[in-house]
Amino acid sequence: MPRVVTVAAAQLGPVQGDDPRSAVVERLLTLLGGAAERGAELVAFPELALTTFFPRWWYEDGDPALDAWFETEMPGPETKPLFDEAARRGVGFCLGFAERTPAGERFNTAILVGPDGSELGRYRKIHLPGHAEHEPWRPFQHLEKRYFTRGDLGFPTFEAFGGRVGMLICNDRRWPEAYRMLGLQGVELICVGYNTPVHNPPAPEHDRYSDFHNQLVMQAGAYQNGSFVVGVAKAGLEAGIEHIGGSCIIHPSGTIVAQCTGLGDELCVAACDLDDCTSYKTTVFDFARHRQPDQYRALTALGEAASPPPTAPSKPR
Ligand code: CDT
Repeated sequence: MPRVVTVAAAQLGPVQGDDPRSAVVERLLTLLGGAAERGAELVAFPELALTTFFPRWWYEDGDPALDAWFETEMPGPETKPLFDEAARRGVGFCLGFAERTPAGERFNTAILVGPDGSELGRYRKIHLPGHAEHEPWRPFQHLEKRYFTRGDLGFPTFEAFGGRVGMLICNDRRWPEAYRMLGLQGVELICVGYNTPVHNPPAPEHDRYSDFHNQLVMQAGAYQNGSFVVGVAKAGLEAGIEHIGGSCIIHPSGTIVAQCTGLGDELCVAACDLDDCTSYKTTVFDFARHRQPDQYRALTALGEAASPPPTAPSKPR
């Protein structure tokens, strides 16, 4: 019996710093409605979907302008229309947002919402990229290490939409361990929202590969764990900085089955038969039979990884 869940990747074009939450939520509602009309049961939105990617800007500790980017309740007054409309249509969604807890902790979070509009669970980003101090040499900052605490919920999965669903957030998707933590729980569908500038100031030589690396890591994560992956961008020119698009839905074979083509608000939709995961999970990636965890101890040992070799001569001799 196939277990088909129709999924939409709801890519957002840029959100500028002065765009009000209400205007962004209107755009999310338009995407949600379009996805529902195309039969979607689950709509995946990007990382930090409600605001511009504010970690590009430096704020002093205690600056109220920083707190203004964070949600203290979910849903709150501005996001409740999204929850209400999703429930009215019977469509679930995954949404990235900046979370500030009652205790004042700040997380880069994604929430999974069921077709009745209720929260099924959340994930708080574990791989926080960038830096914690102001680095004025950069054309723009990447201050996730300053503004967010590392996620404290592990890598949870949820029984939902007829299968087992997990979430990752942006930089997580570059780390095989993140997918594997979900794969070990039998995940069948992983939603990954991202904001990825084309330009990486510490390594500009990577810029030309930014779209390629995006697909590479998500396709590998899907195949190596026998899971669908839904990658969703906030794309385009935000505050003068180019961000990649390339939102797509990836089959457990590692192949892309639907993809956005532009850098604006756009949907791609695919009917995902979760039973397609089985032939990967029971053969080449049957973890119980083929993994060799006693040989992987260094993966979880605390301590430094080997440092890179000193600069090599430009031509091997
Ligand atoms: N948001 C986020 O995590 N962005 C990073 C930026 C690049 S760091 C190489 C990402 O991994 O896409």
